Amino acid sequence: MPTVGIVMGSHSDIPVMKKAGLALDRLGISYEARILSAHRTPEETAEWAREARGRGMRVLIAGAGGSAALPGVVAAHTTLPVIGVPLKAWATDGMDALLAVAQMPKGIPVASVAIDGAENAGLLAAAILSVSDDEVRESLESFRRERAAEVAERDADLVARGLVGGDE
Ligand code: RP5
Repeated sequence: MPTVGIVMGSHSDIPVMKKAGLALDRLGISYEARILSAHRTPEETAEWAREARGRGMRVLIAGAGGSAALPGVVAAHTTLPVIGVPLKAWATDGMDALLAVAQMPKGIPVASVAIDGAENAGLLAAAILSVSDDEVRESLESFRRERAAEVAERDADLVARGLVGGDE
């Protein structure tokens, strides 16, 4: 049974939204991914959101571009936490989606990550799950340690080679 639900408004969102799946894969968290649109398939979207908790999901991630109604619509049909991913679509470099996600009216909250910030959506979903799941907490801690080790390695390389004259 999937623990996280990832939904996006269009197949054109897959290249960015797959980063949420990659982050969850890396942490050993199961998920299902769907294409459901707030305006093109409103009934299916509502049904999926309504059934998510009963199907075992604990956090939902919803990505959409344009006026980005999807995260708010999903949140309207569930009391699970919803993380919105504003996506760059055809105009405004994603600012339209960012405002639609972040400026939800009171009563139905949606957490927002950065524009195209699908990887962070996966990590935030993991952090939410880690509150009650020690295995996820340990996976997240190990992921953070790996990131810190990478920075330390690059720092050591920079110190050794100097700022000018290295490969990068
Ligand atoms: C939104 O409109 C989707 O989430 C997508 O980001 C954007 C463009 O969709 P397509 O026209 O590529 O299907 O509904």
